[in-house]
Amino acid sequence: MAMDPETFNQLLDAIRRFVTERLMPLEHQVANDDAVPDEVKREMAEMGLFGLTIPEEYGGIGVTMEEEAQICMELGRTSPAFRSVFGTSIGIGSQGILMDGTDEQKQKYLPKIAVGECVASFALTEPDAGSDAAHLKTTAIRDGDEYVFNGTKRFITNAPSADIMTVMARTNPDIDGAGGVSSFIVERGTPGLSFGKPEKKMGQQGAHICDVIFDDCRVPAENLIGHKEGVGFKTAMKVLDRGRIHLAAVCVGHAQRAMEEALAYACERKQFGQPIADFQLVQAMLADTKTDIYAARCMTLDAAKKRDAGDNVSTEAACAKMFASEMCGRAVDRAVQVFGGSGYVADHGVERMYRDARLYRIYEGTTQIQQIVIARNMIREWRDSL
Ligand code: COS
Repeated sequence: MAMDPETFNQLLDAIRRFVTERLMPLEHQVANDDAVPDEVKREMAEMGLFGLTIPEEYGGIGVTMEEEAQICMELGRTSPAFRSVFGTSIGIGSQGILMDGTDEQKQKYLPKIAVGECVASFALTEPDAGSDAAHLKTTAIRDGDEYVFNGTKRFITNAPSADIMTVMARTNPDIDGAGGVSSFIVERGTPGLSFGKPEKKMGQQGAHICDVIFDDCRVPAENLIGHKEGVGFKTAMKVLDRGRIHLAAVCVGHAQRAMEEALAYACERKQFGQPIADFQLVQAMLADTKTDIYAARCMTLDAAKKRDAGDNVSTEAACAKMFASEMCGRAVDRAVQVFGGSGYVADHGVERMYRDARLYRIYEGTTQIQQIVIARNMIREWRDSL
Protein backbone atom coordinates (compact mmCIF):
# COMPACT_ATOMS: atom_id res chain seq x y z
CA MET A 1 0.00 0.00 0.00
CA ALA A 2 1.27 3.47 -0.86
CA MET A 3 2.44 5.68 2.01
CA ASP A 4 0.68 8.95 2.62
CA PRO A 5 2.35 11.52 0.35
CA GLU A 6 3.80 13.57 3.21
CA THR A 7 5.55 10.60 4.83
CA PHE A 8 6.85 9.43 1.47
CA ASN A 9 8.19 12.87 0.59
CA GLN A 10 10.01 13.00 3.93
CA LEU A 11 11.60 9.63 3.18
CA LEU A 12 12.56 10.74 -0.33
CA ASP A 13 14.04 13.99 1.03
CA ALA A 14 16.04 12.07 3.64
CA ILE A 15 17.42 9.74 0.95
CA ARG A 16 18.22 12.67 -1.34
CA ARG A 17 20.15 14.39 1.47
CA PHE A 18 21.93 11.15 2.40
CA VAL A 19 23.00 10.68 -1.24
CA THR A 20 24.20 14.25 -1.68
CA GLU A 21 25.76 14.97 1.68
CA ARG A 22 26.99 11.56 2.84
CA LEU A 23 27.53 9.29 -0.16
CA MET A 24 28.72 11.58 -2.96
CA PRO A 25 31.76 12.81 -0.98
CA LEU A 26 32.82 9.17 -0.50
CA GLU A 27 32.70 8.19 -4.18
CA HIS A 28 36.46 8.47 -4.85
CA GLN A 29 37.28 6.61 -1.65
CA VAL A 30 34.89 3.75 -2.43
CA ALA A 31 36.29 3.44 -5.97
CA ASN A 32 39.89 3.42 -4.71
CA ASP A 33 39.30 1.05 -1.78
CA ASP A 34 36.86 -1.14 -3.73
CA ALA A 35 34.74 -1.19 -0.56
CA VAL A 36 31.83 0.66 1.02
CA PRO A 37 32.72 1.60 4.62
CA ASP A 38 30.95 -0.51 7.27
CA GLU A 39 29.80 2.67 8.99
CA VAL A 40 27.85 3.68 5.87
CA LYS A 41 26.24 0.24 5.74
CA ARG A 42 25.11 0.69 9.35
CA GLU A 43 23.66 4.11 8.56
CA MET A 44 21.77 2.58 5.62
CA ALA A 45 20.27 -0.04 7.93
CA GLU A 46 19.28 2.67 10.45
CA MET A 47 17.51 4.58 7.67
CA GLY A 48 15.49 1.47 6.86
CA LEU A 49 16.96 1.03 3.38
CA PHE A 50 17.27 -2.75 3.80
CA GLY A 51 13.54 -2.93 4.40
CA LEU A 52 12.30 -0.68 1.60
CA THR A 53 10.44 -3.36 -0.36
CA ILE A 54 9.77 -5.80 2.47
CA PRO A 55 6.11 -5.54 3.61
CA GLU A 56 5.41 -3.99 7.00
CA GLU A 57 4.19 -7.31 8.43
CA TYR A 58 7.79 -8.56 8.06
CA GLY A 59 9.35 -5.46 9.55
CA GLY A 60 10.01 -3.46 6.39
CA ILE A 61 8.60 -0.27 4.91
CA GLY A 62 6.82 -1.95 2.01
CA VAL A 63 7.05 0.80 -0.62
CA THR A 64 5.09 0.45 -3.86
CA MET A 65 6.91 -0.08 -7.16
CA GLU A 66 6.31 3.55 -8.07
CA GLU A 67 7.77 4.71 -4.76
CA GLU A 68 10.69 2.33 -5.18
CA ALA A 69 11.36 3.74 -8.65
CA GLN A 70 11.40 7.28 -7.29
CA ILE A 71 13.82 6.22 -4.55
CA CYS A 72 16.07 4.45 -7.06
CA MET A 73 16.21 7.60 -9.16
CA GLU A 74 17.75 9.35 -6.15
CA LEU A 75 20.10 6.48 -5.30
CA GLY A 76 21.20 6.23 -8.93
CA ARG A 77 22.75 9.69 -8.61
CA THR A 78 25.72 8.30 -6.71
CA SER A 79 28.11 5.37 -7.21
CA PRO A 80 26.26 2.11 -7.92
CA ALA A 81 28.25 0.36 -5.17
CA PHE A 82 26.16 2.15 -2.53
CA ARG A 83 22.82 0.92 -3.90
CA SER A 84 24.30 -2.52 -4.30
CA VAL A 85 24.84 -2.78 -0.52
CA PHE A 86 21.10 -3.31 -0.05
CA GLY A 87 19.68 -3.19 -3.61
CA THR A 88 20.17 -6.88 -4.37
CA SER A 89 18.85 -7.82 -0.94
CA ILE A 90 15.62 -5.86 -1.30
CA GLY A 91 15.31 -6.73 -4.99
CA ILE A 92 16.18 -9.87 -6.87
CA GLY A 93 17.65 -11.55 -3.75
CA SER A 94 14.48 -11.52 -1.66
CA GLN A 95 11.58 -11.06 -4.05
CA GLY A 96 11.41 -14.74 -5.02
CA ILE A 97 10.77 -15.58 -1.35
CA LEU A 98 8.16 -12.84 -1.10
CA MET A 99 6.39 -13.77 -4.34
CA ASP A 100 6.43 -17.55 -4.16
CA GLY A 101 7.75 -18.60 -0.73
CA THR A 102 5.74 -20.38 1.94
CA ASP A 103 4.59 -18.47 5.03
CA GLU A 104 7.34 -20.14 7.10
CA GLN A 105 10.01 -19.15 4.56
CA LYS A 106 8.78 -15.55 4.61
CA GLN A 107 8.67 -15.50 8.42
CA LYS A 108 12.13 -16.99 8.68
CA TYR A 109 14.03 -14.76 6.26
CA LEU A 110 12.21 -11.52 5.44
CA PRO A 111 12.35 -9.90 8.91
CA LYS A 112 16.13 -10.42 9.01
CA ILE A 113 16.53 -9.05 5.49
CA ALA A 114 14.42 -6.02 6.41
CA VAL A 115 16.80 -4.90 9.16
CA GLY A 116 19.99 -5.66 7.26
CA GLU A 117 20.95 -8.68 9.37
CA CYS A 118 20.70 -10.94 6.36
CA VAL A 119 22.05 -9.99 2.92
CA ALA A 120 20.33 -11.81 0.06
CA SER A 121 21.61 -12.34 -3.46
CA PHE A 122 20.30 -14.00 -6.62
CA ALA A 123 22.10 -16.85 -8.37
CA LEU A 124 20.81 -17.62 -11.85
CA THR A 125 23.70 -17.07 -14.29
CA GLU A 126 26.17 -19.86 -15.00
CA PRO A 127 29.29 -20.24 -17.15
CA ASP A 128 27.22 -21.82 -19.97
CA ALA A 129 23.83 -20.23 -19.23
CA GLY A 130 23.71 -16.43 -19.21
CA SER A 131 21.01 -15.07 -21.53
CA ASP A 132 19.73 -18.62 -22.07
CA ALA A 133 18.83 -18.96 -18.42
CA ALA A 134 16.32 -21.80 -18.93
CA HIS A 135 19.18 -24.11 -19.87
CA LEU A 136 21.08 -23.77 -16.64
CA LYS A 137 23.04 -26.86 -15.64
CA THR A 138 23.39 -26.70 -11.86
CA THR A 139 21.54 -29.72 -10.50
CA ALA A 140 19.66 -30.13 -7.22
CA ILE A 141 18.74 -33.78 -6.84
CA ARG A 142 16.38 -34.82 -4.08
CA ASP A 143 17.84 -37.24 -1.54
CA GLY A 144 15.54 -37.82 1.44
CA ASP A 145 14.98 -34.55 3.25
CA GLU A 146 17.67 -32.77 1.27
CA TYR A 147 18.60 -31.66 -2.22
CA VAL A 148 22.17 -32.30 -3.35
CA PHE A 149 23.51 -29.37 -5.38
CA ASN A 150 26.30 -29.59 -7.96
CA GLY A 151 27.39 -26.88 -10.38
CA THR A 152 28.71 -23.34 -10.63
CA LYS A 153 26.97 -19.97 -10.69
CA ARG A 154 28.84 -17.05 -12.26
CA PHE A 155 29.08 -13.26 -11.78
CA ILE A 156 26.82 -13.36 -8.72
CA THR A 157 26.45 -9.84 -7.34
CA ASN A 158 27.01 -9.57 -3.61
CA ALA A 159 27.77 -13.30 -3.29
CA PRO A 160 30.94 -12.57 -1.29
CA SER A 161 28.84 -10.92 1.43
CA ALA A 162 25.56 -12.83 1.03
CA ASP A 163 24.01 -14.65 3.98
CA ILE A 164 21.43 -16.30 1.77
CA MET A 165 20.99 -16.73 -1.96
CA THR A 166 17.97 -17.44 -4.12
CA VAL A 167 19.41 -20.18 -6.33
CA MET A 168 17.84 -21.59 -9.47
CA ALA A 169 18.82 -25.22 -10.11
CA ARG A 170 17.61 -28.17 -12.16
CA THR A 171 15.67 -30.62 -10.00
CA ASN A 172 14.60 -32.71 -12.98
CA PRO A 173 17.52 -33.42 -15.34
CA ASP A 174 15.10 -35.22 -17.72
CA ILE A 175 13.51 -31.86 -18.51
CA ASP A 176 16.01 -29.82 -20.46
CA GLY A 177 14.37 -26.38 -20.31
CA ALA A 178 12.48 -24.12 -17.93
CA GLY A 179 10.13 -26.82 -16.57
CA GLY A 180 12.99 -28.69 -14.87
CA VAL A 181 14.15 -25.68 -12.85
CA SER A 182 13.32 -24.99 -9.20
CA SER A 183 14.32 -22.15 -6.91
CA PHE A 184 15.82 -22.52 -3.45
CA ILE A 185 17.06 -20.54 -0.51
CA VAL A 186 20.66 -21.52 0.18
CA GLU A 187 22.31 -20.30 3.36
CA ARG A 188 25.95 -19.27 3.69
CA GLY A 189 27.94 -21.92 5.56
CA THR A 190 26.07 -24.87 4.02
CA PRO A 191 28.71 -27.64 3.65
CA GLY A 192 29.74 -28.03 -0.01
CA LEU A 193 29.11 -24.34 -0.80
CA SER A 194 32.13 -22.20 -1.65
CA PHE A 195 32.92 -18.94 -3.39
CA GLY A 196 35.40 -17.97 -6.10
CA LYS A 197 37.55 -14.90 -5.72
CA PRO A 198 35.88 -11.57 -6.51
CA GLU A 199 36.29 -10.63 -10.19
CA LYS A 200 38.18 -7.54 -11.28
CA LYS A 201 35.67 -5.40 -13.16
CA MET A 202 35.57 -2.47 -15.59
CA GLY A 203 33.62 -0.35 -13.10
CA GLN A 204 31.23 -0.35 -10.15
CA GLN A 205 34.11 -0.76 -7.70
CA GLY A 206 32.85 -1.48 -4.20
CA ALA A 207 30.20 -3.89 -5.53
CA HIS A 208 31.52 -7.41 -5.78
CA ILE A 209 30.75 -10.41 -7.95
CA CYS A 210 32.15 -13.93 -7.83
CA ASP A 211 31.48 -17.57 -8.69
CA VAL A 212 29.35 -19.66 -6.36
CA ILE A 213 30.38 -23.30 -6.38
CA PHE A 214 28.23 -26.24 -5.26
CA ASP A 215 30.06 -29.48 -4.63
CA ASP A 216 27.66 -32.09 -3.23
CA CYS A 217 26.14 -29.24 -1.27
CA ARG A 218 23.20 -30.52 0.80
CA VAL A 219 20.33 -28.07 1.15
CA PRO A 220 17.30 -28.91 3.34
CA ALA A 221 14.22 -29.76 1.23
CA GLU A 222 12.26 -27.21 3.26
CA ASN A 223 14.30 -24.51 1.48
CA LEU A 224 12.66 -25.25 -1.86
CA ILE A 225 10.81 -21.98 -2.50
CA GLY A 226 7.07 -22.56 -2.17
CA HIS A 227 7.81 -26.28 -1.64
CA LYS A 228 7.09 -26.67 -5.35
CA GLU A 229 9.42 -28.13 -7.96
CA GLY A 230 9.50 -27.03 -11.61
CA VAL A 231 8.37 -23.43 -11.19
CA GLY A 232 11.74 -21.87 -10.33
CA PHE A 233 12.31 -20.38 -13.78
CA LYS A 234 8.97 -18.59 -13.61
CA THR A 235 9.88 -17.27 -10.16
CA ALA A 236 13.15 -15.96 -11.62
CA MET A 237 11.37 -14.29 -14.55
CA LYS A 238 8.82 -12.60 -12.26
CA VAL A 239 11.65 -11.39 -10.04
CA LEU A 240 13.49 -10.03 -13.08
CA ASP A 241 10.39 -8.21 -14.40
CA ARG A 242 10.37 -6.30 -11.17
CA GLY A 243 14.15 -5.91 -11.05
CA ARG A 244 14.17 -4.38 -14.51
CA ILE A 245 11.95 -1.49 -13.42
CA HIS A 246 14.18 -0.97 -10.37
CA LEU A 247 17.25 -0.89 -12.61
CA ALA A 248 15.64 1.41 -15.18
CA ALA A 249 15.07 3.89 -12.36
CA VAL A 250 18.70 3.61 -11.24
CA CYS A 251 19.74 4.40 -14.84
CA VAL A 252 17.58 7.54 -14.81
CA GLY A 253 19.36 8.70 -11.64
CA HIS A 254 22.80 7.90 -13.03
CA ALA A 255 22.09 9.82 -16.25
CA GLN A 256 20.67 12.72 -14.26
CA ARG A 257 23.90 13.01 -12.29
CA ALA A 258 25.99 12.85 -15.48
CA MET A 259 23.87 15.63 -16.94
CA GLU A 260 24.19 17.80 -13.82
CA GLU A 261 27.97 17.38 -13.90
CA ALA A 262 28.12 18.20 -17.61
CA LEU A 263 25.85 21.24 -17.24
CA ALA A 264 27.84 22.67 -14.34
CA TYR A 265 31.11 22.13 -16.18
CA ALA A 266 29.78 23.62 -19.43
CA CYS A 267 28.67 26.76 -17.60
CA GLU A 268 32.05 27.19 -15.93
CA ARG A 269 34.56 26.05 -18.57
CA LYS A 270 35.59 28.84 -20.96
CA GLN A 271 36.88 28.46 -24.50
CA PHE A 272 37.09 31.08 -27.25
CA GLY A 273 36.43 33.64 -24.50
CA GLN A 274 33.06 32.33 -23.32
CA PRO A 275 31.52 29.45 -21.36
CA ILE A 276 31.23 26.40 -23.60
CA ALA A 277 27.55 26.18 -22.53
CA ASP A 278 26.94 29.15 -24.85
CA PHE A 279 27.95 27.13 -27.89
CA GLN A 280 25.04 25.52 -29.69
CA LEU A 281 26.82 22.24 -30.35
CA VAL A 282 27.36 21.81 -26.60
CA GLN A 283 23.77 22.87 -25.97
CA ALA A 284 22.62 20.14 -28.34
CA MET A 285 24.32 17.50 -26.21
CA LEU A 286 22.78 18.88 -23.02
CA ALA A 287 19.33 19.09 -24.58
CA ASP A 288 19.51 15.55 -25.99
CA THR A 289 20.40 14.19 -22.55
CA LYS A 290 17.64 16.18 -20.86
CA THR A 291 15.11 14.79 -23.34
CA ASP A 292 16.44 11.25 -23.01
CA ILE A 293 16.14 11.39 -19.22
CA TYR A 294 12.63 12.81 -19.38
CA ALA A 295 11.51 9.98 -21.67
CA ALA A 296 13.14 7.28 -19.52
CA ARG A 297 11.71 8.75 -16.33
CA CYS A 298 8.16 8.82 -17.75
CA MET A 299 8.48 5.29 -19.12
CA THR A 300 9.87 3.86 -15.88
CA LEU A 301 7.23 5.48 -13.69
CA ASP A 302 4.48 4.35 -16.06
CA ALA A 303 5.72 0.73 -15.92
CA ALA A 304 5.93 0.97 -12.12
CA LYS A 305 2.39 2.35 -11.83
CA LYS A 306 1.04 -0.40 -14.08
CA ARG A 307 2.74 -3.03 -11.93
CA ASP A 308 1.23 -1.46 -8.81
CA ALA A 309 -2.17 -1.69 -10.50
CA GLY A 310 -1.65 -5.44 -10.90
CA ASP A 311 -0.97 -5.49 -14.65
CA ASN A 312 1.44 -7.95 -16.26
CA VAL A 313 4.36 -5.60 -17.05
CA SER A 314 6.77 -8.01 -18.67
CA THR A 315 6.79 -5.85 -21.85
CA GLU A 316 6.83 -2.48 -20.09
CA ALA A 317 9.61 -3.55 -17.71
CA ALA A 318 11.73 -4.74 -20.64
CA CYS A 319 11.03 -1.51 -22.59
CA ALA A 320 11.96 0.62 -19.58
CA LYS A 321 15.14 -1.35 -18.80
CA MET A 322 16.26 -1.32 -22.42
CA PHE A 323 15.52 2.34 -23.06
CA ALA A 324 16.82 3.63 -19.73
CA SER A 325 20.07 1.66 -19.80
CA GLU A 326 20.78 2.60 -23.42
CA MET A 327 19.92 6.24 -22.75
CA CYS A 328 22.19 6.18 -19.68
CA GLY A 329 25.02 4.98 -21.92
CA ARG A 330 24.37 7.93 -24.25
CA ALA A 331 24.16 10.37 -21.34
CA VAL A 332 27.50 9.39 -19.78
CA ASP A 333 29.13 9.39 -23.21
CA ARG A 334 27.94 12.95 -23.87
CA ALA A 335 29.05 14.00 -20.39
CA VAL A 336 32.59 12.80 -21.14
CA GLN A 337 32.40 14.68 -24.46
CA VAL A 338 31.33 17.93 -22.76
CA PHE A 339 34.24 17.58 -20.33
CA GLY A 340 36.61 16.96 -23.27
CA GLY A 341 40.11 15.93 -22.20
CA SER A 342 39.13 16.38 -18.55
CA GLY A 343 36.39 13.80 -19.06
CA TYR A 344 38.96 11.19 -19.99
CA VAL A 345 41.08 11.60 -16.88
CA ALA A 346 39.98 10.12 -13.60
CA ASP A 347 39.91 13.27 -11.42
CA HIS A 348 36.47 14.59 -12.37
CA GLY A 349 34.43 11.43 -11.83
CA VAL A 350 32.67 11.38 -15.22
CA GLU A 351 35.22 8.86 -16.46
CA ARG A 352 34.19 6.59 -13.57
CA MET A 353 30.49 7.18 -14.26
CA TYR A 354 31.09 6.18 -17.88
CA ARG A 355 32.63 2.88 -16.82
CA ASP A 356 30.04 2.24 -14.10
CA ALA A 357 27.14 2.74 -16.52
CA ARG A 358 28.35 0.13 -18.99
CA LEU A 359 27.01 -2.72 -16.87
CA TYR A 360 23.41 -1.48 -17.00
CA ARG A 361 23.06 -2.64 -20.61
CA ILE A 362 24.23 -6.13 -19.66
CA TYR A 363 23.01 -7.37 -16.30
CA GLU A 364 19.45 -8.43 -15.41
CA GLY A 365 19.01 -9.14 -19.11
CA THR A 366 21.02 -7.60 -21.94
CA THR A 367 19.45 -5.09 -24.31
CA GLN A 368 19.16 -7.91 -26.84
CA ILE A 369 17.23 -10.07 -24.34
CA GLN A 370 14.87 -7.16 -23.64
CA GLN A 371 14.27 -6.88 -27.38
CA ILE A 372 13.40 -10.58 -27.51
CA VAL A 373 11.02 -10.28 -24.54
CA ILE A 374 9.27 -7.25 -26.06
CA ALA A 375 8.94 -8.66 -29.57
CA ARG A 376 7.77 -12.09 -28.39
CA ASN A 377 5.08 -10.52 -26.25
CA MET A 378 3.96 -8.35 -29.18
CA ILE A 379 3.72 -11.36 -31.49
CA ARG A 380 1.90 -13.47 -28.87
CA GLU A 381 -0.64 -10.71 -28.23
CA TRP A 382 -1.18 -10.23 -31.96
CA ARG A 383 -1.76 -13.95 -32.53
CA ASP A 384 -4.07 -14.17 -29.50
CA SER A 385 -6.14 -11.30 -30.86
CA LEU A 386 -6.86 -13.07 -34.17
N1 COS B 1 6.71 -14.07 -15.82
C1 COS B 1 6.19 -15.28 -15.56
N2 COS B 1 6.46 -16.38 -16.33
C2 COS B 1 7.29 -16.21 -17.38
C3 COS B 1 7.87 -14.96 -17.69
C4 COS B 1 7.54 -13.85 -16.86
N3 COS B 1 8.05 -12.64 -17.10
N4 COS B 1 8.65 -15.09 -18.76
C5 COS B 1 8.58 -16.39 -19.14
N5 COS B 1 7.75 -17.05 -18.30
C6 COS B 1 7.36 -18.45 -18.36
C7 COS B 1 6.76 -18.76 -19.74
O1 COS B 1 5.37 -18.47 -19.76
C8 COS B 1 7.03 -20.25 -19.88
O2 COS B 1 6.05 -20.95 -19.17
P1 COS B 1 5.25 -22.20 -19.84
O3 COS B 1 6.31 -23.19 -20.17
O4 COS B 1 4.32 -22.66 -18.75
O5 COS B 1 4.59 -21.65 -21.05
C9 COS B 1 8.37 -20.42 -19.17
O6 COS B 1 8.49 -19.31 -18.29
C10 COS B 1 9.53 -20.43 -20.13
O7 COS B 1 9.50 -19.22 -20.85
P2 COS B 1 10.13 -19.10 -22.32
O8 COS B 1 9.67 -20.27 -23.16
O9 COS B 1 9.85 -17.74 -22.81
O10 COS B 1 11.69 -19.32 -21.99
P3 COS B 1 12.97 -19.12 -22.90
O11 COS B 1 13.93 -20.18 -22.60
O12 COS B 1 12.56 -18.97 -24.33
O13 COS B 1 13.66 -17.78 -22.34
C11 COS B 1 14.14 -15.47 -21.96
C12 COS B 1 13.08 -16.60 -22.22
C13 COS B 1 15.19 -15.41 -23.04
C14 COS B 1 13.30 -14.22 -21.99
C15 COS B 1 14.78 -15.69 -20.56
O14 COS B 1 15.65 -16.80 -20.58
C16 COS B 1 15.53 -14.49 -20.06
O15 COS B 1 14.95 -13.52 -19.57
N6 COS B 1 16.86 -14.53 -20.14
C17 COS B 1 17.72 -13.52 -19.56
C18 COS B 1 18.06 -13.90 -18.18
C19 COS B 1 18.62 -12.76 -17.44
O16 COS B 1 18.06 -11.69 -17.35
N7 COS B 1 19.80 -13.02 -16.89
C20 COS B 1 20.45 -12.06 -16.07
C21 COS B 1 20.81 -12.74 -14.81
S1 COS B 1 20.23 -11.98 -13.40
S2 COS B 1 21.54 -10.58 -13.04
